[in-house]
Amino acid sequence: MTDTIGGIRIEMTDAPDQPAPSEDLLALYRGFERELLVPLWAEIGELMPTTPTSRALPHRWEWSALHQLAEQAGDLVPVGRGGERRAIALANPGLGGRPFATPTLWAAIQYLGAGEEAPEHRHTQNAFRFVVEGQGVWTVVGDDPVAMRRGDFLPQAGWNFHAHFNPGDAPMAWIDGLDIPYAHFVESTFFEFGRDRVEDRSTPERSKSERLWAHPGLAPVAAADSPGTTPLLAYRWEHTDAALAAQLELEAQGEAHTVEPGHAAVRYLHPQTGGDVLPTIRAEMHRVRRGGETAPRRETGSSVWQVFDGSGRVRVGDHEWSVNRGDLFVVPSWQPVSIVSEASADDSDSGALDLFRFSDAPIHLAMHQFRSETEDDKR
Ligand code: GTQ
Ligand code: FE2
Repeated sequence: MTDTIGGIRIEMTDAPDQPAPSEDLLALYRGFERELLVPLWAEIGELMPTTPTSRALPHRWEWSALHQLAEQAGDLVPVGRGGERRAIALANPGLGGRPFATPTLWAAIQYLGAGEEAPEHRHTQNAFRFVVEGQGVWTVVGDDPVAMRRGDFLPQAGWNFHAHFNPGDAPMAWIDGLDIPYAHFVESTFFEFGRDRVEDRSTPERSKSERLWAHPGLAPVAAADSPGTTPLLAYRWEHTDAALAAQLELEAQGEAHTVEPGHAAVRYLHPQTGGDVLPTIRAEMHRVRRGGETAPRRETGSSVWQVFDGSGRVRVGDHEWSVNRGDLFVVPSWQPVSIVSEASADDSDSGALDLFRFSDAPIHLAMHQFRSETEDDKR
């Protein structure tokens, strides 16, 4: 219930036993306004809900539309100093047109034409790249050029200098995930330009970071005792694919190492800490076998998913979409998500649905505010 006294709205929605409107009450509310004060009883319903409510809405973006616009931008908009990147961000329809996929996460398609270079810079925001199709761009982190190919996950923690260059003769598009909205909200951001042109144009198969860190369970002793942000700059598809395949193979042999029947998943970890790969971002790859279906699951914090292979149907809250390779969708805080794998004619042989996912879970975990549940947990 809302009442108005002398043009001042008095919210009584969540407060029982409110006094009847009177001249004295009016004076009190005018006093609050004059002194820039707001009483809790007027706001408690919105600020302290019984369960998380998100301004972000479930939404799906189709890769074909995104890619086409990125290509058009490639023809029309140069990439260079100032604009820095030809990156086009998902703008959640619940977040007022801001370039925010969720209240904490940035997700963008980035496009680099043949011969182009995105100039070096660094920022405190944490970032990663994920490649759903193509290859041919090297992201140079510090002095380490790192190849980008389909299926690779390339984390890049805050304050590392980075540039991207495309030495080949074909354009390439990929997605970026960053904690830009979170960093903006907590007002912690720094930014610096680097070199306008990175001299090292080498295009190694394997980056230095992989030569040092991509050996299972092994760390250089010189670095082992002093973990900083992740030193491993590429998680290659062959490893991710093999890890997912093994879970489903073992399941077929009667051993349960999957999230649930027919649903394998792996998480990208920091090789030194064994924890989430980035301080603010959790990243995972999921595989739902042909015809499989995941139980509705919800958690605090928001996620962005991208279909890597296959097709199917996704339900988020009361939204439902069919999805195909490259499509992205957003799961707001505490909204249940469930996924059905529906093989279509042009899918890969396995007919499985592979999905890349990233979320802001590390923030909620660090604050001791992470919760997750399925229908099973509630029984
Ligand atoms: O590639 O460095 O989508 O700094 C947003 C900010 C990409 C990048 C984005 C960035 C980058
Ligand atoms: Fe950047």
